[in-house]
Amino acid sequence: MSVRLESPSSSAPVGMSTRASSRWAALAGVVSMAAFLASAEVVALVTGAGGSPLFGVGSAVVDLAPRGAKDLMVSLFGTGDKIALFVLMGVVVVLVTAAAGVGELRRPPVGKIVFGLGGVLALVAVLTRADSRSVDGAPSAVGTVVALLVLTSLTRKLSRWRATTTTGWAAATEPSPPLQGTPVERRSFLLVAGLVGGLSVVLGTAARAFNATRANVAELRRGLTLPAPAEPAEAVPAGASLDVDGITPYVTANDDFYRIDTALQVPSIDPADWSLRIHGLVDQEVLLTWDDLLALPMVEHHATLSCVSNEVGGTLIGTALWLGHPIRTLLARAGVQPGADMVLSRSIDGFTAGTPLDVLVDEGTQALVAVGMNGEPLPQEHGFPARLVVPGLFGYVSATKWVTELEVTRFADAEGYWTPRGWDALGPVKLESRIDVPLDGATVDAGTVAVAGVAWEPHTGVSKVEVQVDDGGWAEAELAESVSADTWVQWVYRWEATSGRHSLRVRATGADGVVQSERELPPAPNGAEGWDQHGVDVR
Ligand SMILES: Nc1nc2c(c(=O)[nH]1)N[C@H]1C(S)=C(S)[C@@H](COP(=O)(O)O)O[C@H]1N2
Ligand SMILES: [Mo]
Repeated sequence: MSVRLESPSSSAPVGMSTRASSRWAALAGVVSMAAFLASAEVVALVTGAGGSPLFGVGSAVVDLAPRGAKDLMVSLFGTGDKIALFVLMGVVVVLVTAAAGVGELRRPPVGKIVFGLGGVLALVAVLTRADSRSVDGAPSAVGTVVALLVLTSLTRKLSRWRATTTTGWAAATEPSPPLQGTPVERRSFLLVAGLVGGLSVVLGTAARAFNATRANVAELRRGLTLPAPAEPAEAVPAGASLDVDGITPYVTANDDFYRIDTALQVPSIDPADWSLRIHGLVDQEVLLTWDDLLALPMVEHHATLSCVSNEVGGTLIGTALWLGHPIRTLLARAGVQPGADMVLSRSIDGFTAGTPLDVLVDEGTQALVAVGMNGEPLPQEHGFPARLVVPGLFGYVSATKWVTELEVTRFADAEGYWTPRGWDALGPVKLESRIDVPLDGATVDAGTVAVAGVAWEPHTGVSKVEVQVDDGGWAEAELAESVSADTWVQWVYRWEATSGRHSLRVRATGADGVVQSERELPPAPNGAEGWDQHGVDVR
C-alpha cells in the first residue's frame, strides 16, 4: 500500500485531507488484522495448531465454497486452486479490514463491530472443525481482543493527529508557529502502527511456520496405515470387564490416557525424518528409518503403563494395546557387548530413561519400540511416531516417547533424566490397588453396593484383592480376567451396606504371594505405597 503523508513542514496551508486520513485509517484496520492473525498464531503455539484461525477459516471456506466456485477456481488456476483461494481470501480480508479501519475513524464503532463479527466467524470456523477441542477457540478469542485493542489505540492516535493538523491548518493563517503538535501525534501513530505491524509480520510468520509443520504432522499421522501385526494381540476375554457403573475400563481410550512429560511443546516429527540409532557398547551401530521399522514383524501386546508420581488412589495409569517391534531383536542385531547393563533411551526433546538391559533382552518381556496405540498410530502427545513401552517398569525409566536413540551403556556410566533429580535409577512398578466406586465421600443406599476398582503389578500379576469395611476382617473380592500379567485387573466386592458412615479399604496380593503392605510411602523416590481408602455415607 503506498500511502504518502502531506508534509507538515510545508509552508502551504496543511491539514489532513479526508483522503489522507482514510488511508491511514485503512492502514490501522489492516495492522489490527495482522495483530489478530499474529497473536492467534502465537496462542496456537501453546493450545495446538488446530486452533489457528487462518487454518480454520481456510478449511471452512474450502468446505463451504459452492461447487461452481470450486470448479471455476480449478479451471482458472488448475492445481494451484488452494493457493489461489488463499490469495483471494487475503485480498478480501485486506479490503474488509481496511474498510473497517476507515469505518472506525468516521463512524465508530463500525470498525470494532466488523472486527468483533470477524472474530466470531473465525471462532465458529475453528470450533466446527471435525476434530476441534474447546481450547482451539482460544487463539481466535485472544486474537480478537488484541485486534480490538490495536484498532482502538491506533484510531485514537489518528484522531488526535488529524485534530492537530486541522488546528494547524486553522492556525496556518498565522505564519508562526505552525503545527507544533503535529510531529508528536504523527510520530505516535506511525510508531505504534509500524511496531505492531512489524512485530505481527515477524512473530506471526514464525509462529505460523511452526504451526504449519505441526498441522502437517497431524495430517500425516491421520493418513498413516500401520502394518498388521505378525503376532496379533491376545483376545480380550469378555470376563475382563465387570459390569459395574463407574469402574475403570479395562482398556483406556487414547483420549483418556494420562499424559506425563517434560515437553513444553509436543514434538512434531515427520516419520520420513525420523530414525532410531542403536549405539554404545555394541558390535555394530544400527540405524533404522521409519520404513525399516515398519518392514519388521510387528507384535501387538496389551500393557499397563504407570507413572512413579502416581499417588495411592491416583489416576496416572492406563492400559493400551501397543503395536511395535521387540527391542530385544534390535539389540541382538546390534550385538550387545559384555559389561553393558543399561540402555539409555533418548527422545528428540532430550529426555532420557535408563532401562535395565536384562529386562529388555528377556524373552518373556514384550518390551517394544511401539508405533501403535489402541489400533491407531501413537497420538502425538504419546510419542508419535515411536516410543518405548516396557511392561513392569514405571514410565520414567522405560517409556521414552519420541524416541530416537538407544545407547547401550552401564548404570555406572550413565543416568536417565530423573535419576539426578531425586528418583531411583531402577523403577519397577509396585503392587497397588485402587477403589473406583463408590467415590470417596459418596452417599449410597443401604443394601448391596458394588465396591470396585482395579489392581496391578504389571508383569507379575495380581492373584487376590481384598476389601475391609471399617475395622472388620478382610473379605475377598471377585477378580476379573485379564489377557496377561502385564495389565491391571478389575475387581468387585458386593458389600451389604448398612446405614451410617463407613470406611472402605483395599489391598491386593501379587501373583508371587506378596500382600500389599500397610506402610505408607510418598511417590518419591520409587513409587507410592499404601492402601486406598474411601469414606461413604450409607442412608
Ligand atoms: N520424551 C519423553 N518421554 C517420556 C517422558 C518425558 O518427559 N519425555 N516421561 C515419561 C514418564 S515419567 C511417563 S510416566 C510416561 C508417560 O507416558 P504417557 O504420557 O504416554 O502416558 O512417559 C515417559 N516418557
Ligand atoms: Mo512418570
